[in-house]
Amino acid sequence: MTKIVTLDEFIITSQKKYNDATGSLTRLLRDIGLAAKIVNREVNKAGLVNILGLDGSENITGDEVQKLDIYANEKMIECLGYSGECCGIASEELEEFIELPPVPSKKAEYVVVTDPLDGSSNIDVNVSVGTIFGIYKRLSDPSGPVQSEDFLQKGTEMVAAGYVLYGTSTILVYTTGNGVNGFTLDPTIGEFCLSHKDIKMPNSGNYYSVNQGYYLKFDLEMRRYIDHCSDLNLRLRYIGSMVSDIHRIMFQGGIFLYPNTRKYPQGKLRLLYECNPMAMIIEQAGGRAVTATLERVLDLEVKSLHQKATIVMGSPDMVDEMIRFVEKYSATVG
Ligand code: AHM
Ligand code: MG
Repeated sequence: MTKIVTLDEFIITSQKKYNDATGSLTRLLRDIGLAAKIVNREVNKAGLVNILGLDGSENITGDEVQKLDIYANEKMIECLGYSGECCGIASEELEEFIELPPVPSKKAEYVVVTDPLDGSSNIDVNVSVGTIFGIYKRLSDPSGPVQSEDFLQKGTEMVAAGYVLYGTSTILVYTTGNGVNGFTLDPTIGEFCLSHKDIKMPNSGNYYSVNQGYYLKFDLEMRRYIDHCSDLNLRLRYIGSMVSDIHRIMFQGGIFLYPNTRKYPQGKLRLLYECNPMAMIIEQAGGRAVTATLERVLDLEVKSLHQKATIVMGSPDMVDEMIRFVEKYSATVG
């Protein structure tokens, strides 16, 4: 019989490999695992209780807020406060970052950035949604309040990133910069169990994932690349939930694109909460993540909490090919 390795066990064992590890990141990741279980419970009964639908407000980026967005945000904040390892949270659902109250005898070293419920327009129709998170070491003096500089760090400075996909099963995928591992929630024991060890994405694949409805609003070079995907008979899959779309290409190979459109000249997805954590995971799995103007996502300067970015990420050979299209066709414009 194969031994079950739970998420808690795995992160504790992984921590022991590093002599200087203090266990604080381990405890923080466990807090996130707990939040994921609570959100999962609520997502799963979403049709049964009065938690579906719009909250009636808009978030800072003007998106309509779903009740479950707020619930997931609250649970994330609550759980991250348990171990006392996290001193501040910036969330897609919060206008400003918040400071967490200190836990006695604890020196909180980390800040967390999160999209607590990504793809929330899918909730009411029973389609997969996700949670995305990134973890940074705080830069400011630990004896003072958390500062914006603690959050406005480049993606390369992240110490860990992950996502949870609430799909046909619930899976938590994370990296601390030494590969990517996936844990499926076993509802019978209420534990995330190691199910996908050392995930490596295929160098290429048959899927492309883009909102083709915006085709005419994309720049010429992006349109030419999308035409090319179609010429190759690649399969178009677009769930409208980034976590789900990326999860597919992590395992089956492919490319995910959210370029600039006329409505979203800087792109729609948020650099801090969505692009950077997913870019770290993709790179750790052997993929590539760049902007539509071909900069490495993780190298982008983060100037504001809700900054947006264009993004193209996925199998390395496919991203390289997209880069060649952009170089070729952008040279012909103007
Ligand atoms: P959200 O965080 O408000 O749910 O928005 C992010 C989502 C992504 O998951 C998805 O890739 C994208 O928005 C879909 O946007 P569009 O409907 O414009 O294609
Ligand atoms: Mg979201």
